[in-house]
Amino acid sequence: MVAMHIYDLDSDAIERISNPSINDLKTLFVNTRKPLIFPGLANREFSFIRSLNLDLFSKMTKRVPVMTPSKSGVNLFIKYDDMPMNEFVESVKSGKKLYIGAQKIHGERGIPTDINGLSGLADNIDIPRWINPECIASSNLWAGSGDNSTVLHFDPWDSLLVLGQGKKEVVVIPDVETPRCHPYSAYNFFALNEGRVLHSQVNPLNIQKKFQAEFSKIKAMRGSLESGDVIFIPAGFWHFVESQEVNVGINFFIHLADKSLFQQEPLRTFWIKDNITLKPVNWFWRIKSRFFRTIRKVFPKRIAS
Ligand SMILES: O=C(O)CCC(=O)C(=O)O
Repeated sequence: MVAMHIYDLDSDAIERISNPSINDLKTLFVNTRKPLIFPGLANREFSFIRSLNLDLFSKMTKRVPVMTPSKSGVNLFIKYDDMPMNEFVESVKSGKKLYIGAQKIHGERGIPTDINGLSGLADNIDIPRWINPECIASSNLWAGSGDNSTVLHFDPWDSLLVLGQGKKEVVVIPDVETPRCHPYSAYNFFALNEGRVLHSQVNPLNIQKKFQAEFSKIKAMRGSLESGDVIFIPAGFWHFVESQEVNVGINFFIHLADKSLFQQEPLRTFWIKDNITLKPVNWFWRIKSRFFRTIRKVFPKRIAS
C-alpha cells in the first residue's frame, strides 16, 4: 500500500456563510450539527483578535506550556515545555517549530484563569454579547511558528475558532464516522494515562497501513481559513488542523445545549472515560507520585548520587 495523508480523503467543501445575522449566530450553538466557516467574521465580531500578536506576547513573562511536534510530526497535547511567553516569541522568530495549543485564557463562564499563565490576555478580549457566558467552558490560545499540525481529535464542546493571523487548513470528519477514526478504547489505561482521551490512533500525516482501508472510506469536509475567518466545529466531530505561517487564534469552547448527544459516539465513550475509567488511572498516578516524593524525602542522597 502507498503512503496516505488525511488530505487524500474524499471531501466536500465546508459551507461558508458570509455576514450572518446576530440571530443566526445565537442559534448556532443550539441546533447546528455541521461545521461552518464565517469568512471575515472576526473583523465584525472579534476585532480584538488583531491585538493578540507577537508584539503583545513579547511583553509577557509568565511561563506557558508549549509543544514541539511528536515523532509522527503532529502536536499531541501530551508533553509540554514551560517557557516564558517572551522566550516563545524569540524562538518562533528564530524559526523553531513550536505551538501553543488549547491553553486557557478564560475558564468556566468566561472567567479569566491563570492556570496556563495567560490570564493577562483576558484584558484584550471582548467576548461578544451573543455568546452566553453561562455556556462558556473556556477560551484558549492557539499560536505557533507555522507548519503546526494538531492531532486528529474531537472535543466534548462546540468550538468557535477565530483566526487572527496566519492560515489554517481544516479537515472535519462527522461524528457518525467515529469507528473509522479508531478512537482509543475507554479501557486503554496506557492511552488514558498519556492523556489521549479525545485522540484518534490514526496519524493524519502518514496513515498507518492497518487503518488505511477503513479510513479511506470516510467522507470528510475540508476548508481553508485566512486571517479574520472563524470556523464552527460541533462537539464530537473529528478534526485535524494544519496552521501555516506565524499564526495566532483563539477558540471558545461552548457547553452543549443538547446533552443527549452524550448518548451517541464518540461523546458516549468520552463520558465513560472522563467519569469512570480515567478515575482509577488518576488515582494510580497520584499514589505513584506521592510514593516517589516520599522516597526522595527519606533517601535524598542515595537518589541524588
Ligand atoms: O487550530 C488548531 O490547531 C486546532 C483547533 C481546535 O482543535 C479547535 O478549535 O477545537
